[in-house]
Amino acid sequence: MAVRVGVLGATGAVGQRLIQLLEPHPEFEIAALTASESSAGKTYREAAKWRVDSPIPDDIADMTVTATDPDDVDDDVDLLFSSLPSSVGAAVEPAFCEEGYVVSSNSSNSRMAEDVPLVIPEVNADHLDLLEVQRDERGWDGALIKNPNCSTITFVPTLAALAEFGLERVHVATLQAVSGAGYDGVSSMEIIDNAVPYIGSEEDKLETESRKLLGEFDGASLTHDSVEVAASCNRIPTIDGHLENVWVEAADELTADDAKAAMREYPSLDLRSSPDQFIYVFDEPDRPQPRMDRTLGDGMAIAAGGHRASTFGLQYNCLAHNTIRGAAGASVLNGELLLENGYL
Ligand code: 11C
Repeated sequence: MAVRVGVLGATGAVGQRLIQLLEPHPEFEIAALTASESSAGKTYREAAKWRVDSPIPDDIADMTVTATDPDDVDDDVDLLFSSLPSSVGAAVEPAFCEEGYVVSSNSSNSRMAEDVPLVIPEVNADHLDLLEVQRDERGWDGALIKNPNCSTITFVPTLAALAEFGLERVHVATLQAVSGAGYDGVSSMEIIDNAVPYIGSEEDKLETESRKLLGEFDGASLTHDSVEVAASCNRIPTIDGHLENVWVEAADELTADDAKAAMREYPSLDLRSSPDQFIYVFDEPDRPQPRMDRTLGDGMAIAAGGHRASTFGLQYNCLAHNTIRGAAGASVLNGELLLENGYL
């Protein structure tokens, strides 16, 4: 029987992607949609300005949206996917966890909390065991798991593939699509013929989330990885797909061919939304490119290319679909991981 799930923040850009991915999902059944007070009581069709690249499913369009409050969500919903603005998530996600709901969240609040697993299943599925610490310390019947920021998800899998070479220092420069900024970003294609070399607290997120993801959990606490990460983040006029330039300094010799082999061989998982090939490696120096390569593996794969030896170690480029692999798809995959591990 399918697990009954809800979407917190269902009318936003990532909320719409969540609905697009969950509606045909055989293991999950959408049973609750929440949004702000102003949308409560409306049908989803009335409440949401649908922007996703597939029609709004009829059964979803007719559902009634509720406020984002545990009292307004049915008790028989087991799993909530959250794409709330971080200030709202910080206030209400713990309330849902206290009431016994399991929350798989894309919101940036609490990602760095020591007892909250920040998970990319292919990279650090073992961090899920932090939920035992979380339950002991917070006394929740529910649980809170986070996926990282979309630009973190784009480059960390490639670092995980190279970990055996002893990562010491990483520099990453991002070229981020406007959909990462939500509706305002998508409608602001007036940044055409421009690039903006600043995205809120993005650089800090790449630098800190990456070290948490690559860290070691010993059964009681998490040690963040010692790799040094420096990031520079830029908005460019692309609709979907974050492209990143990466320079890696490793303790061991690391050639472009070594890196390509390690990335090609890095395993995918058997979860429902896992791509057959997790990291696609291109030999062509001008790939990956957002428009051509963001939908590899139904938008759930990472793509890499342009590997070369540089003055600062190995250099390469990587790409992921920011609202699928980097956000909604990442939360769904974490939901599948929770299901596989008996948390639902
Ligand atoms: C952007 N990466 O492209 C941001 C959006 O921490 O989940 C996602 C912010 C986050 O603007």
